[in-house]
Amino acid sequence: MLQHRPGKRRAASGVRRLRAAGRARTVEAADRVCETGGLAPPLDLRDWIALLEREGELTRVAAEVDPDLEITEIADRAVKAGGPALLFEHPKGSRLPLLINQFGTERRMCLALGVLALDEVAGKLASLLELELPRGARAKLRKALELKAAAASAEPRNVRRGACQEIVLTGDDVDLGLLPVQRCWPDDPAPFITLPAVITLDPETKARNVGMYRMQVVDERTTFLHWQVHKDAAASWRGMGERLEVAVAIGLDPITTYAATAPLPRGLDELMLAGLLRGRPVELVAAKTVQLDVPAQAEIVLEGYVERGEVGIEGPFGDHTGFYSPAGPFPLFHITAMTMREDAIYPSIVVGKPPAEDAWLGKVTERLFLPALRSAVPEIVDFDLPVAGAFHNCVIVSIRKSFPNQARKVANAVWGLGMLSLTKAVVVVDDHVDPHDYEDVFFHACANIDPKRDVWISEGPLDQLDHSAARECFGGKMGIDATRKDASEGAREWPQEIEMSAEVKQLVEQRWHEYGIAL
Ligand SMILES: Cc1cc2nc3c(=O)[nH]c(=O)nc-3n(C[C@H](O)[C@H](O)[C@H](O)COP(=O)(O)O)c2cc1C
Ligand SMILES: [Mn+2]
Repeated sequence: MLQHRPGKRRAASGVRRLRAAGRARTVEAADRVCETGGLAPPLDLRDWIALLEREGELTRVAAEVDPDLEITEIADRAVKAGGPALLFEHPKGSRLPLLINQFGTERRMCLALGVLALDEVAGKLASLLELELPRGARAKLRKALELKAAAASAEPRNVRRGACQEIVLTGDDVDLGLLPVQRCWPDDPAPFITLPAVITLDPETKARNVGMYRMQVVDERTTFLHWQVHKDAAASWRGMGERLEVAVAIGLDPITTYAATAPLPRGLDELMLAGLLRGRPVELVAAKTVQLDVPAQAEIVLEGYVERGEVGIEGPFGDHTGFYSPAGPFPLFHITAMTMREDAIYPSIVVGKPPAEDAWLGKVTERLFLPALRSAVPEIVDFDLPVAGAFHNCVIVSIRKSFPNQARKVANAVWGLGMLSLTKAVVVVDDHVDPHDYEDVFFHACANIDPKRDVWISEGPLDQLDHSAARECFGGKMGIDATRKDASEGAREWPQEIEMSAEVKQLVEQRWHEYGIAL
């Protein structure tokens, strides 16, 4: 289970076990070990399931289980207990097995990414995300060439044939009823495809976008596409001509699945991010009925289109906020082809009251985007998106403070950056506070604030799923300056925080065995 404990984090026992496993494997399967020392990331869903099984991270469930609510209750128990990924071999009403809880623990997330700790994941991209170019023409050129080479090796690659098209169903043969799509929560009106990678091209720039947007099943050949107003595909939708072609890949390697959830700036292809993180490009094949390329190794692909101006009422849906998001207008997706691998496997995820399985996907984003955040706002040392805050309700930021009222500058910057701009509350602490240590954050946020002076209200765009604001997508925001303050910020003389002296700490350390105290 996702737990933040006082004191230093990042030493979860799962990660330590992974470290040991990684070392053991260096000897017996050297070719699978990537530069980070972890295992090389799997390249398709089957490879991933096999890895999970080898690592003791998968339980097969042979009993017939109903995708209508029953799987949610089982998966939710497994997620909250830190339990294994589950492969339901006989979902009621379908011949396809259903995989769930593949991302439910930090250890599995590390296995998926081929890292020993989530902190390492940013290192894979660090050189690319260093926005500042080096000085000097030669160094600049070298950097530019490095970037070009890295980007080229990560660019998706077209291949002639793909396993995702072993079975091709078109026209009236398309039948979503073949898939064990879950109805997740009691007030959901229909089953929802919950782990899709939705592929579109921007009508103007032709840049590819891959985003995870849930899909409510309407009938055998129609779903909704729930791209929220701030998302990239929604922008393409607003700018579309008569038709916008859409392809949906379901059942990918875990990194490509993650990439569909990553808040990349509009215009950047999430498949390129996947290529960079995998260390291997994603392979694509041409779709059968639309002018789009689709991941060749996908288990299932849905091809089709959205028509200009056509919306229906989607939802409600038991959402990752822990509440049902209300029914609202979203486009209909008309499916022209459904292609599959032989013996395809259908992956799913349940979101709901946090912590749910999506927690670790969010934590990967937090770690991956830290360098970009730091280069945009250099005084930021670290940040934490609390899972319980559903990722947009609250952000904790630690800063190296060098001038008065800097916390306000930082909060305003956060409210202006990408998807972080939708954050409701920003808590700013000094750099000696670990933003992941909620006890320490709470201590400083309570002790260091004069609410009249250090808490302020702003306003701006909010996440479309926020139900608390009077208006959809707009409302109040709160800044909390929990840093140490001086007279110029209206504070009296600031006291010292209590700390034991280094000498005494060392003395006690050395003599500890003499005291006979077991702690
Ligand atoms: C399991 C899961 C389900 C999601 N469902 C939706 C959704 O229905 N609608 C939406 O707009 N974003 C949803 N998201 C968040 C988006 O995937 C995320 O914002 C992503 O960055 C969107 O891609 P884009 O930046 O290319 O638009 C979901 C994320 C996860 C992990
Ligand atoms: Mn995008």
